[in-house]
Amino acid sequence: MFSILTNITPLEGNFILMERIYLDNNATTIVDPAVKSAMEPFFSQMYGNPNSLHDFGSEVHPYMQIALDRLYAGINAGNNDDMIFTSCATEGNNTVIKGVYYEIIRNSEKNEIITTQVEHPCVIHSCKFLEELGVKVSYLPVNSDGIIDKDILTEYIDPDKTALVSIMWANNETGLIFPIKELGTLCRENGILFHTDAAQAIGKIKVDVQDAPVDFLTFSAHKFHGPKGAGCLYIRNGVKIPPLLHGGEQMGGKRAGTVDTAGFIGMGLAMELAVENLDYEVTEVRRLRDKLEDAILSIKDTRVIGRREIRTPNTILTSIKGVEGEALIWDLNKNGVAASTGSACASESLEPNPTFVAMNIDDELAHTGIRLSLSRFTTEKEIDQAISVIRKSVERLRSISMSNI
Ligand code: 7TS
Repeated sequence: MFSILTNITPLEGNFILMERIYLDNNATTIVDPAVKSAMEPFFSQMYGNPNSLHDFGSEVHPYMQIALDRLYAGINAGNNDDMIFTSCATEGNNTVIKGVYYEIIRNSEKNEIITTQVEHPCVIHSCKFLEELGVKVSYLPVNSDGIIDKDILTEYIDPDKTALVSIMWANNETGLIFPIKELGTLCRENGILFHTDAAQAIGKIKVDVQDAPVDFLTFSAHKFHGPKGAGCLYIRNGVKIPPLLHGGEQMGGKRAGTVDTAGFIGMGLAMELAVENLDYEVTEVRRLRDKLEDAILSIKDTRVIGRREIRTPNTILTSIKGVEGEALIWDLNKNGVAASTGSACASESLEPNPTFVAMNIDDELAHTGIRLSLSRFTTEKEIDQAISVIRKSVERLRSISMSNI
């Protein structure tokens, strides 16, 4: 098994001969070379278990502390708040939703959860699981802007019944940014716990938990040029939920299992770099995104979902008349451009994008969504090349569909 794996190198695939353009950064991102270098010593030199009592264990502690400090600073967490290492945003989201069930819903009159129709499947499916245990869950529709506003949430919350509101900070398909400060404040005023999935917000917009009153916040390092398999769950001081993983006393007993030290240290640096590069993200990445978006909109019968001003600077969800999303992804891929139909987690299905359904967009463009997502590593040359490839692909696919009529 080992030899098979080590024998496969990307160089053996013929795809490597073509210059590829990666526009699927909402699925995952390239690891920043500085992050990769910072992680390396923890595989071969300082590989001790941080919970061991000998030097191999203890020599890792200062590096983990630096990473932790960077994570606290990155979201402006308070000193007494908790920051728990997880393997990914999926784990963090499961921990919050199931944790609130065990801590509150099972033991009180509060037995309702409110979330949205456009959350990531890890939130939706965790909620569906709790529905089977008798929890009432409301999946809120989005408004005509594609987001949840305070008015919609006000209609649904009930201070006596609602245990948790879980609403993403930014949507993975559209990039639409939800008004987390207002929504969190509303929950706080009504004594309701508020969770936000910030997987698509970190590194793209400012995330500040002192400014926006959230009780739980989750993210994954690989969405902001950190490693895969590393994530974080922020818990405000004083809020209590049980761990999802029981076992040893790692993370103060809040998440058992030996910590992936390299991943944790890499995530800390990735966070610091993400914050440092925020200005670049909202100016240069946005400029390139807008250039690409303008070019797509200059093609006849195309649409982009959501107003630019309320989207993360890197994301475009477009639908193109006469071109199915899957066919376009396939054609673009063949020509060196990586895009997606939406969430890679749902890419096996040919269902319309959840946002189209939630926004009630049901016209002839509805099934043709493709998502293009940039990063700070995307270059102008790549965008120019992508524009040319997209134009040709759309033309080709439209001519095929016309000739089939
Ligand atoms: N939450 C949001 C908002 C996400 O976009 C994703 C991944 C997750 C949670 C899960 O992250 P993980 O690291 O636990 O897997 N979203 C996508 C996507 O849009 N395309 O591929 C993965």
